[in-house]
Amino acid sequence: MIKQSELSNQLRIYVITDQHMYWKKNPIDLMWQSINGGATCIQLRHKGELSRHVIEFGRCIKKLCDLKGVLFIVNDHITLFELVNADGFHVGKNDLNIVEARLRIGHRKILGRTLGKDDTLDFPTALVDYLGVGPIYETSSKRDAGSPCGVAFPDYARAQFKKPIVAIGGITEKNIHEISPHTDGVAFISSVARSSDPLLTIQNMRLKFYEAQKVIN
Ligand code: TZP
Ligand code: MG
Repeated sequence: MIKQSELSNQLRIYVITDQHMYWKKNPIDLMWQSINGGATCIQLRHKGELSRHVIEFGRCIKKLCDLKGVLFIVNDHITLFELVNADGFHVGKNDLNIVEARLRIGHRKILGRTLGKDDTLDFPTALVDYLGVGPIYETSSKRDAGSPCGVAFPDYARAQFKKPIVAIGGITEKNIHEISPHTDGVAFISSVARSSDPLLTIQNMRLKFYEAQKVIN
């Protein structure tokens, strides 16, 4: 199993795909730009039926991630996770339960779980490697994301959970400096998917994140 400090480093700049925003662009190019801009983790987030297209996309991201030492996570879809041989699996509170998820993915893979403002750690936390905490700010990328928890909530989550956390929801180049000191990693969909220059956006986000965290890269 991956060490906590190593995992925390791998979760710093966490880019999530969005099936609606991505297919309007060249999704492979968007991933490649993200990776070359300095993403440390990519999550494939796909809702609904699987298609050959999505599986191929997943396998392609896996190859790009392996090439550059980037972590590759699949959200929610256990069959997709297995088909693309991802490094990790991420679940929300209404998805596959933690015990079953851990049983399916095995002890070597990474397991992430979402935690919102009104949620408690009422699941077997020992089986979970990291938490996705949010939404920090308002977001239009996830309809049922719930109300924003603000920048202090991740501190609370980290104090309780004692393992790496990733902040998510409405994080942009303009506000990333506020949340960065409160989290191990930052995740985003639209900041990258809607950017006219995703590589530059990730480079800027990365710089601002490190600056705010006072981490010497
Ligand atoms: N989980 C909580 S908020 C969110 C997810 C998947 C959406 C984040 O998208 P954006 O565009 O970065 O706000
Ligand atoms: Mg879900």
